[in-house]
Amino acid sequence: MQHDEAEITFAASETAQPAEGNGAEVFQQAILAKLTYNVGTNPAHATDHDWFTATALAVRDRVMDRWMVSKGFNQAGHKHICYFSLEFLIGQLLSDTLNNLRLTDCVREALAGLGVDLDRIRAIEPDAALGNGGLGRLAACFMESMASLELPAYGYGIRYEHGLFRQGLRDGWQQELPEDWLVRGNPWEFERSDLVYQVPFGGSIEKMSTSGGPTGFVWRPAETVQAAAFDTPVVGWRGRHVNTLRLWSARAAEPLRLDAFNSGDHVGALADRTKAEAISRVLYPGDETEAGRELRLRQEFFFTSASLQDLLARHTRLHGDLNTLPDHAAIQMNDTHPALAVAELMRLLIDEHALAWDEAWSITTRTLNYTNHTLMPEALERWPVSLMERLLPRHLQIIYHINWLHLEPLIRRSADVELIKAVSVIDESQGRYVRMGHLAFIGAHKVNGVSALHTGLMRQTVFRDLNALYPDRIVNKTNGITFRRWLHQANPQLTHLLTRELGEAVLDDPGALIKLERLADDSAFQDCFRNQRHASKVNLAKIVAERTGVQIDPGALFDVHIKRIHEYKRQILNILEVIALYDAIRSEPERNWVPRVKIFAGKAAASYHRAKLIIKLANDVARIINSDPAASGRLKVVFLPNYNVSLAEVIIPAADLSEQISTAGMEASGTGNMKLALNGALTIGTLDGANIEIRECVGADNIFIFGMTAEEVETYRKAQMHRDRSRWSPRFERAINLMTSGIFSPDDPHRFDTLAHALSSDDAFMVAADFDSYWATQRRVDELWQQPSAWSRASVLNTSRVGWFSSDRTIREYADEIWKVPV
Ligand code: CRA
Repeated sequence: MQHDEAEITFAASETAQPAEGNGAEVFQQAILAKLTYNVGTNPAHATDHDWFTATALAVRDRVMDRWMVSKGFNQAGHKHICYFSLEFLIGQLLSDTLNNLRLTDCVREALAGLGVDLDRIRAIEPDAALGNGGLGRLAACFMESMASLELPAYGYGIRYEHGLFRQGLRDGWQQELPEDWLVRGNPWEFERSDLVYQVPFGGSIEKMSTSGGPTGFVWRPAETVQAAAFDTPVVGWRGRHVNTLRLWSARAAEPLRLDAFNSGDHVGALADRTKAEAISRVLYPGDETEAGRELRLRQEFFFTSASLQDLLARHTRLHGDLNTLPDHAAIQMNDTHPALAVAELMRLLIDEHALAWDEAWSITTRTLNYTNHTLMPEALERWPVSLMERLLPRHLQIIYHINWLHLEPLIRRSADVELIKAVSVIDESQGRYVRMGHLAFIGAHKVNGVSALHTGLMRQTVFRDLNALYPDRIVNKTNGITFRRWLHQANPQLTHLLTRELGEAVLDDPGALIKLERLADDSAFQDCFRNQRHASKVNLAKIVAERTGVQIDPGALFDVHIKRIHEYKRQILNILEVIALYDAIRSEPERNWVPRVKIFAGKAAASYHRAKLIIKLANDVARIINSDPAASGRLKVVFLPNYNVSLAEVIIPAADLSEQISTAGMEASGTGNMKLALNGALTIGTLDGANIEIRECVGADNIFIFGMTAEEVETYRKAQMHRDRSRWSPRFERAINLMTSGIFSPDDPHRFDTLAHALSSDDAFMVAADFDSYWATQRRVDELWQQPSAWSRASVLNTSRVGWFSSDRTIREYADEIWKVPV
């Protein structure tokens, strides 16, 4: 979408140019002014953090004019997107902003003139870790793409005071340490002190009118929490458009009970405040684990209600008639966390704005859309009816009515009871629960999965019956990643090579990467390709040495497994292969082994004991192997602590092999797989999630696929073969025996017995079944590595053929098929 010319106040070049220009000298003055007038110090006394703040503020100024223009555009009647997400894993913003404004070199020079190193100060910025993993990072990539495509959009979420915990390692065990990204201030955000909404909780409902039906009720809440807005600009590519990420912070309506305080109850006087503020205190640390606690439900309702109130206020101000809401706004619910939007939008329309039920339902179902990100039963949100009744009584009432209208036609035509049970929003099989996926589905215009396989499985499994009732509702939108972040900024070496060979156009059009194909066999180009990769590997080796004390050889194959630690992601399959390889090396040390470094990184949910034990296993195995001379020069194992966005940006350009080895059918999409392939890593993976589409793009010869398909997994499970220990191969058996022999845990030889027990009693994630195929495929990896030219060819082809995974493509598809907005 293009701005009208009249709206553009500074269109002198492609990039945002403030009146005073962007030269290094001008920047130097701007930074010095910020240092003095905003930070309150001078160059002689400034710390690195002071320099970071001054630089961020100076850069932020360069965004402001364009932000104002974009806001005008967004509010000029164009349909806009509201992306509702409990998570936005945006990471550091300085590099992002500099890159998108094309100001990196200029600011580097400006700072150098002041004796300050840009790289040092940008490392100071804390990661905004407002998310757990893929879902949160996807929201961040989407926000960047929407700004880059000049699509008017607001991101709506929570301004958590503490993001995802910092992971420390003590003796190889994960330690969760509080994360405090806001403690030294946040130069990017703007507090909108005049923008506050009241979010009610609890209490009772009263019937006001005598008419029947769901309208005419008044909710008398027991408690009201205030939602205060904080805005962060989201700068699109070349600074052409700037959207807003609006995060809500929770406050008590009454911050202090002065009477209680004066009578000496200093703690009690603050109790309401503490309770209210708890809502935006910490990011819920679950990642596909059951999230069944009241605070989480309060968080979900809090941000959903505030965001909807904000949207309705804006719409009423700009357009008046709420019936036109679907023409001017599309809401995307990122997973079911904002699914209460279905009931809350209905409540606001009928209770607060006095619309009739049918009118309100039509508006709601034409405005809302829902993205599903997982089929794992434990991650499908369900809330106990009793909890909902206590916390959100009016919503429960509305949900019952929605459900009644949804089921009534089925009852009327005497549909099968099992079908009615299956599609009901209320699950009554064991206790009574509200199924949030069903609620989101029924209230949405479109429902999407995040890869072709995942969407297919949605239609066949969790939403099978709903899909039959609403056959056109489910669509697929395969995930994507923003190349600005995951190529241009994370990998300047490769980007430099690409622009040298393909011209600057490659920065604007990921499709242009395909032109690299013609160089895949060119040995001079392969040398350049290898050289830039080597530089990234040297950089990673330095970080590994600093953070773990382990020296790794940049000439070795860097085999990388980076993501949340979860049984379905099967880090244990990888570790058992490491153990088997170590065993093979020890029994045949003289063989020509391919030098490998196994690199692991990822956090486990704090309450997920088995995942934490897997981290300990990786660390114990690493300690023994790294200190064994027999493995020296052949195998090293590293567990890098505190995996986050900025660490990913360092690891990904340096990876040779990308581990995407989930049990087929369980990883909805994955996005790390896309980032790694784009940066030239070859994938070893199962036919799961987006791996399937990556294979289609890069070609079966340039990816290592192994293991059972999703269908085979199903068959295997139905036949109970995963419980059959007699199917174990001798190599697998030996790896398990070594794991439990105590050689990796001499201080506690039985430490890993529970892991072995889980695999032998109910190998739910099919580790044993896929092990041999994985082992054999790893040996094919070794073979290819021994042919550097063939490896580089495949690596170049990966980079050149994954342009389709740009989140710009994904967003265009959402815009076209779901939101119905022009791009
Ligand atoms: N954990 C999926 O498991 C997917 C992302 C983003 C996940 C990933 O395969 O790439 O979402 N699901 O679509 C999820 O969070 C609640 O479900 C993830 O990040």
